[in-house]
Amino acid sequence: MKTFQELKPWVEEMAVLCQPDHIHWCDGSDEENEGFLKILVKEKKAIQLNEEKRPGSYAFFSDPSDVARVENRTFIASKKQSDAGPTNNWRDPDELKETMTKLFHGSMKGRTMYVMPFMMGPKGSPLSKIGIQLTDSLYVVVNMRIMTRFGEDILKLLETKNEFIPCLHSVGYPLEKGQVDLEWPSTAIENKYIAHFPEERLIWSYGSGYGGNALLGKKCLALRIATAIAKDEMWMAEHMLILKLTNPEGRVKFMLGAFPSACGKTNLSMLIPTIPGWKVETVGDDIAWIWMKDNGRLYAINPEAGFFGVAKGTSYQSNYNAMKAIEKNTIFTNVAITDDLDVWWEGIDGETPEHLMDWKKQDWTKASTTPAAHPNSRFTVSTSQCPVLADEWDSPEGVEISAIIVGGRRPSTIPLVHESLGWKHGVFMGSMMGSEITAASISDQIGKVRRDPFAMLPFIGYHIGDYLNHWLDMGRKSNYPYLPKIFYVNWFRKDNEGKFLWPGFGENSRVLKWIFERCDESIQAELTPIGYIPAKDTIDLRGLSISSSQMDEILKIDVEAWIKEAHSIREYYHTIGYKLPKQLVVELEKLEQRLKYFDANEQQNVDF
Ligand code: GTP
Ligand code: SPV
Ligand code: MN
Repeated sequence: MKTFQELKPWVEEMAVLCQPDHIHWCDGSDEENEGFLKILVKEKKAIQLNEEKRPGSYAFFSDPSDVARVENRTFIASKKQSDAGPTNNWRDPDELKETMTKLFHGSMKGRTMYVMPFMMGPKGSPLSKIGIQLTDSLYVVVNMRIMTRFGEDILKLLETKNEFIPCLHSVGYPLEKGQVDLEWPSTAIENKYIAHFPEERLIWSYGSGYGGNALLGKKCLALRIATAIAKDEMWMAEHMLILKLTNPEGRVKFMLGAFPSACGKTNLSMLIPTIPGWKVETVGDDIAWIWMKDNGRLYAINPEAGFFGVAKGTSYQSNYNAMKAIEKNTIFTNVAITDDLDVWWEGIDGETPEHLMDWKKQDWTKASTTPAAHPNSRFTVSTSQCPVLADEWDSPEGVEISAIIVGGRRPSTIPLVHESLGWKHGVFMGSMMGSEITAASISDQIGKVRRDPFAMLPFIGYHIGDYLNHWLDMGRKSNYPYLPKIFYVNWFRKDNEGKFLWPGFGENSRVLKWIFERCDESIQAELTPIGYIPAKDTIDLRGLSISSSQMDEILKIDVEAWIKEAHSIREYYHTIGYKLPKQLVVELEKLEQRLKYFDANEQQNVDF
């Protein structure tokens, strides 16, 4: 954290280190942005899309080695290794600074250093945080302008707030005199460093221009650094969507949803219910900052001002509202381009075109064997373009939360929905979350199930055991009856042939309805070893053709599989070590006990 007075000296010091040719203080105006986009097109770093089909929109194509977050090059540099814990890459802060200082030395030669004042969170919110990011990438500038509250106004706010988080970023590709630039400058993977200094509240990122590695307000500030601040100040920074659900009588509940990257947050946050009379509106699609008011209730804000959403698979069919949002003024990264300069990706509506330019800027035809769009292709668009943005989305105090939903991609074991027995059991459910690894990070393990507590594995800025304990602490601090109920959903359970059992997307509204009604305790549930599951016929299936045997399969508690699951959770807990809260081990033991008294055939507790 630095003060307003420290801003200019810090920028000057970083400029001496990085040696840019120019320094530009971003004001955030439309004219400035248009000028930047012109430069980007002129330098062949961006393509302007068809003004009639996709007004105000641009496409970028990254280097094939720089397409997603790099978890193995992401570091937590706390003084003590035990403060980073077993799931983070730890570095000694002094050593890491020394290594990175050498890399930053002269790294902006031949380029401009852009100074970006930005704020995470609504104006006037007690939680909002100002950041100043320095970058040598104009791609980063035009994206940050959409993703955050950005520009001159924020600099003014800083004068009174007098506190900012310094963020230094370079793509690590200096230009000597006369050297031709690359269309997407970046460095080799082993030279990338996404570094966090949680004690100092400082972020240094080197060598990547893509997404969460480079748009430092997002995962770096609003999650990794924010989690460290939140632990100290008794609030929470979570990888969660925030949605507003209205029932046919006009009653409203706000819900949070934690799903790992590319597991359906954007989709759920803007879904169109298939059940009549219900309405979903969006507050946020990726990150929630949650605080507890004196009344013991939880309130959440969305710290972001834009969506950086997965393009692949998005269609008017699967996510109508996202498609409406990206009809104009949108930045696309690593999508394919049609011959008439519009965007295309696998899963978009309509016929597959005969010819495309793929994300590697190569000719692509239906005979091609590689995907036209990268699986982690993304769109960047302002929240203001979301047709179902909730009125409350910008509220400084946030929205009161009734339910917390967790979930992930689990081909087996986890039923469509189950409800926790209380806060501690809910924290247990979050702690054991598992999901198949997706293309949102660079990995050779895509598709493998890994434990990803509260979808936060790559985003906790400190020890995972302390993080889980913080969840329990929040519960202790609240007046228990006011805490939101915690639910675990799984849209991704598969049948024997590997097909999804549940249709997902808009049909997930049926599960949201069940959750809404459980919050009111106006609907029955069945007590099972793993928690409450929907009692027979309590999930509204009107208008959906799904057989009752298929429903049984989706909701089935596979006792054998759960015994294995418990075993694997125990093994996982061992890897967390001595900081794992004991209460969670107790929850695991209770689960194992309860499983012994469940009749798998009858799908009910043994009746004595
Ligand atoms: P990040 O932005 O990486 O944090 O991802 P996200 O959690 O917002 O995921 P998103 O909503 O973009 O969904 C990613 C992919 O998951 C989509 O392209 C869909 O293919 C798929 N998906 C989302 N919802 C569902 C669902 O209900 N069922 C199924 N089968 N797939 C879904
Ligand atoms: C994620 O991976 O969870 C994202 C995309 O939301 S990124 O901003 O690249 O982290
Ligand atoms: Mn995300």
